[in-house]
Amino acid sequence: MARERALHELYAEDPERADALAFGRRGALKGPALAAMGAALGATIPFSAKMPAGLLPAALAQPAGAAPLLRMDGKAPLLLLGERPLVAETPEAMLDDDVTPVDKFFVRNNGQVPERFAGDPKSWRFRLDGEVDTPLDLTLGEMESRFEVVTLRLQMECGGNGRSAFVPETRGNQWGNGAISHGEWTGVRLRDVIRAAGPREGARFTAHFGADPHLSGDTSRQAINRGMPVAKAMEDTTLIAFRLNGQPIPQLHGYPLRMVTPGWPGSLSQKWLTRVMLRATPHDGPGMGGTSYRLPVRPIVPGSSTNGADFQDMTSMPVRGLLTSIAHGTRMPAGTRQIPLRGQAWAGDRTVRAVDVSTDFGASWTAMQVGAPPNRHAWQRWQGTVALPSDGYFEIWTRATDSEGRMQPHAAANWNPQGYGANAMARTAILVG
Ligand SMILES: Nc1nc2c(c(=O)[nH]1)N[C@H]1C(S)=C(S)[C@@H](COP(=O)(O)O)O[C@H]1N2
Ligand SMILES: [Mo]
Repeated sequence: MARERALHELYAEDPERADALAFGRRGALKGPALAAMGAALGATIPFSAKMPAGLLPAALAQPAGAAPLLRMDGKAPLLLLGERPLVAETPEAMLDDDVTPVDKFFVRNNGQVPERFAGDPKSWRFRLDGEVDTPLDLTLGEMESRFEVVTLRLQMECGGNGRSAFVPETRGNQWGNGAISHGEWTGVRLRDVIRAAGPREGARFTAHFGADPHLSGDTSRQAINRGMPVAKAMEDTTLIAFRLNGQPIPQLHGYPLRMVTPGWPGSLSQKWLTRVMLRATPHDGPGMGGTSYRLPVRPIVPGSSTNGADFQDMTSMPVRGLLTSIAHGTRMPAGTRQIPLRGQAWAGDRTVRAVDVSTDFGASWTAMQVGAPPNRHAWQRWQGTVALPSDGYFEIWTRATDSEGRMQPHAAANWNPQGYGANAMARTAILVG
């Protein structure tokens, strides 16, 4: 269909079709089909009566260990999503540490990984210009001695995290829920650098530039170069960072200098940072405008084509909680009835108010304990215990609710052509016995 249509229009005309488009096919699995599914899983499904019709068990929908693994010095065996550009996802059960070790950091490149800067890292040059009274040309060393150095735990999440849950499938890397990291970052506040340059009245937006070559090798093109409202740049958790977990930043993650813009799409955390420009109007580099990092203001029919004319730029990422202490596809000894659970939760610019867990396909929920974040934009640790009635196939569904009461939906919502902002609740399949 050529015209972009609002989902509510389709619901008015043909609610069943709208529902199928929004949530996938349903109504298929009953009786014999359910028994066949149990056979495919190799187990009974104790809560099958509570299973929504048409639901594909997570064990079949996302087979554990299906993706090829990244084999690289200094990196854990992450799930390899692409080699050119290099993209790799962290399995949820590898996100159990409070601070993500660098080898477990997910990798997202849009262009080539540049040659490692061979000089003294302190001589790396950074420029701040545009709508300022005094453009600054600083070395990393000068920046470090001139401005206050801070260390913070900050979540960084790709705008497309969770994308593979969209129906129909969208363009882009088919991330599960693991395009997220939580590092301990050391650097200076972008705000302090901007203030030192004397921002002009008209300075409303930023533009970020990095040293990575375009995938094609064409030196006149940028791999990615995005920007955001100055208000986000002025937040005291938006950093220009030069250390990660107490060490120089690994080459893959932006050595020797990168932005960290926590809570907003990871694409705003420019790696191999060379320049920030202030502008009076929204930046127009690659990764800006159209349907890039933009969401429909009014929900559109999943699968419809659109040029993104009435889309708006993504700001805060949505709420998400992960179970990290038990891997998807774990087999437990027969007779296991109590399972201690632990995980992480975050909510972009907001905080997490609650995490609830269900083992009966959402019929009932158990509240978990949620810790406070050590600083703004940090992860929140959650933990608790669930009880199981018998052996068999179970799914642990994890859903978080943010400080404004927004809860993770059952299915990826607000479909958009490039698949951003999917935060469907997490499902971990386990087999007891
Ligand atoms: N220079 C540069 N910065 C970049 C990118 C890139 O391709 N080039 N990718 C962005 C995207 S889309 C994300 S999600 C994060 C990923 O950071 P990581 O690879 O360190 O996990 O970096 C961002 N910064
Ligand atoms: Mo990203």
